Amino acid sequence: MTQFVDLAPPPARAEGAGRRPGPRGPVFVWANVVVLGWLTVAVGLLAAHQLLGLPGWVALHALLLGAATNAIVIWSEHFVVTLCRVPGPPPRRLALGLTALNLFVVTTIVGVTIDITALAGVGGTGVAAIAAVHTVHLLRLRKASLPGRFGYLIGFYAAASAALVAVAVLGAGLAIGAADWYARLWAAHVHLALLGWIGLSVLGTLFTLWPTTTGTRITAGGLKAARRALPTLTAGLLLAVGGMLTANVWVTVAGLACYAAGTVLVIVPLRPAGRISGPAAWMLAAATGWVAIAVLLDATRLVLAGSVDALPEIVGTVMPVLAVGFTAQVLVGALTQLLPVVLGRGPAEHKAVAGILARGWQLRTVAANVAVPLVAAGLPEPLPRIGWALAGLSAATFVTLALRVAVPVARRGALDLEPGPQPPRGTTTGVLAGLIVVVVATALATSGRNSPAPTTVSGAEHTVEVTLGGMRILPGTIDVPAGSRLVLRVTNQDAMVHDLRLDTGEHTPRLARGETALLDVGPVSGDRQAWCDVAGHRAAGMKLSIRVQGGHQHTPATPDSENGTAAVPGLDLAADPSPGWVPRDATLAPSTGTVHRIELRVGERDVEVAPGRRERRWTFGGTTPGPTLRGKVGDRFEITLVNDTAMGHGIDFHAGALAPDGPMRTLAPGERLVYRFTAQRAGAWLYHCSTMPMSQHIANGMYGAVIIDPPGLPAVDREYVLVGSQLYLGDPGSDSQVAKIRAGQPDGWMFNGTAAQYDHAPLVARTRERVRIWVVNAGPGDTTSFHVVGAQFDTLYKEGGWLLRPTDTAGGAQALDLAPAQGGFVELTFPEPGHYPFVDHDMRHAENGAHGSITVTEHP
Ligand SMILES: [Cu+2]
Repeated sequence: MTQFVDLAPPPARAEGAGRRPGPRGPVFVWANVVVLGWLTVAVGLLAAHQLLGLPGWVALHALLLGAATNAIVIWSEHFVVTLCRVPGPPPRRLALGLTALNLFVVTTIVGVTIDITALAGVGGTGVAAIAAVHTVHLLRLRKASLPGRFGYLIGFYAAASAALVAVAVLGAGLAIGAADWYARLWAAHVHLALLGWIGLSVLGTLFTLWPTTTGTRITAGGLKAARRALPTLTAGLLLAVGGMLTANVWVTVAGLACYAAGTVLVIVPLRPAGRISGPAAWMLAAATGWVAIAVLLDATRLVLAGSVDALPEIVGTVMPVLAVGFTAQVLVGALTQLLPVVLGRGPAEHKAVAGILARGWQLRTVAANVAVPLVAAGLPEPLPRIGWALAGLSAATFVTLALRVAVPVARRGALDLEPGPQPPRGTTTGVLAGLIVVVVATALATSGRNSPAPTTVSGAEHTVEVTLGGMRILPGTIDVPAGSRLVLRVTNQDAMVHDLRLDTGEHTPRLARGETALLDVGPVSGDRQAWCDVAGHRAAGMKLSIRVQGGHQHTPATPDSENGTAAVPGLDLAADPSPGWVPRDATLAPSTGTVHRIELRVGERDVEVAPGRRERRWTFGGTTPGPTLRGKVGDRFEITLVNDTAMGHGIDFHAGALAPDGPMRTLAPGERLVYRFTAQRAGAWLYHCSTMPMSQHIANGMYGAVIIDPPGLPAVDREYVLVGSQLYLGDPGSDSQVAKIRAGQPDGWMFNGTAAQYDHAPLVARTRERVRIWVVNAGPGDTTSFHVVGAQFDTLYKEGGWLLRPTDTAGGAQALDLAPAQGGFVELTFPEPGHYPFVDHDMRHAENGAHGSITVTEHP
């Protein structure tokens, strides 16, 4: 059984006297104009978001949530009404629903962009509510409709709408800032939006839209395949998203494979008998191809990575493929096919409209599809920029053509083909080609700009290019004539997030790599300062001076106290610890097993840094030092690092040897990383945060120890581990604290993260017991000379070698000296009961906190 599909619906209700309404009347035409409007906004934002200082995803949301969502809502209902022969809703309801939807979409986008959580929450909830209502409405239609051949369509659209509800909910989670779930939520959000909401809608529609674009018949086989494809696709999507949310790579891959199988079920029955021809057919075919490629890429790269930790990076590639190759192209292709039916009355007008919409389609289609690999393949600049320009121009050209036809119809109800709407053939093509040349030339010319030196500008108004990266701001100095107006165009070229703040408080948003923002300094009458406001970056050198030439010179008051001293009160080491204080257990447990798996979450918390003194610290696993790991030579370590904070952090394990490039990279907030190493050599090793400036990250608590036992290490009665470090009081990363760190002027010294803690909670031992004390010097800057008062060491192991063993009966040792990042252990027995202080024998350190005590009792 085969038949032609006629997408033109039965004539709608009368909509006024002037014009016999086209399908669905003026509301429907306006709704399509809104879709085109969102496409315009998306292209505009794509071109101008950097200039406006907006993040790139705003343009993406204008495309996906604005253009695609409106198109899906209006056209899915149209198809259901037409093909399933159910009564169409009154136009007023469509108008109301679409108005509400667009208000919520705008609220969401504005709320997230200007960072007002409540606004984003209202918008997201609104979108979710409308999607939920839409789902219920569709399911009720399915019940009400006769069991028709096209009933499967309602199933597709209902499943897609349900996905949109989930997309909005997850999006709200992202906006509120679910720090430790960020990467998982983001991956699920993106996949549900692109493969669920948009993918299911499009794939379902394809069964009917494709035959109309190719002028072929829809077959019984095609309809059967359609009914079979939906369960496969939804099951795949549910599995994939479930796998992402539970961080299970194999479930995710299975889900993606299942979704790919569903896509094949859609494509196979639709394969054209002859040549594909016409704009809509080519665009739909190419778009569907990109879905298949994206899903395969997704799954293959996940398998190769073997971990969902790779998802953020993979999504970074797949998302542009699905946005440019699939969503934008399918939208343009579908509108090319559908708009003539909406805008024209009768075959002659249909043909005229179709002719206009088809102008330059070959070049537009080539540009859009060439753009996909350029934007997604991780190529060096300026290629991605050229790709975005091609995609934007391709879409913009279509929108221009479509609006020229649609707006007159929407406003006057008539097709406006009189006033010279037929430009000489080739004009569009020519304009497009010209624009491409201009964009390519501009991209080439502006790439690789890297002005290194102090910059002098002249004249009345200037925009100066400023780049952030490598803990430097370039140029470091800008000389401007007094009274001139200065605008900084700030680009972050670093993998790390940076911003730029003026001494008067204006600042750019936090910029990720490649992002640009404008910072208006205004008229400059006196010297000004600017710096990166990420904790510690200013002190590490990210500063910019704006010097005025001629005229009145003055420097606004700044909170910079670089050479000032600590504004924080000193330590009282004899004070009582805070109520409920628990000392760090210095006991070192023996190692068990040969594979050591541990999750280390990076956090910020208030820590007792000295008796009664609590300060905010950056922590691995909630403590400073972080947990001590222990193993033997040959053991595997698998550490999952999760950054739960709002700033970048990383980790460096001295106990393993590997190329630092990947594992020691800085994790963005919410990111996670699995760090694997095999312990090849024994020693008392340091681990610490690997994000610049490391002096601050270590000084603020981000360090710990890994003990790898030397082969044949004898058992002893007690083992302790002490990690030495300096104490810098004050807000982490504040100017005063950073100034002290850079000057090497700590407020104190400590073992295991709290000054004088073992004076208040002494270690214990008994006479005749052999005690081994491991010591690691975390720094960030001072040496340690570990000594136990009243005792002598008969064993001294430092940095991988024994310097003294009990068999060396003639000699003994008094101190274990360790430079920053060195470690070792000593062994001793206590001659008689008593209280044996242990110290860093640099007495300045001992007297300011690097001090503790061992209470020795008689062995029974
Ligand atoms: Cu850090």
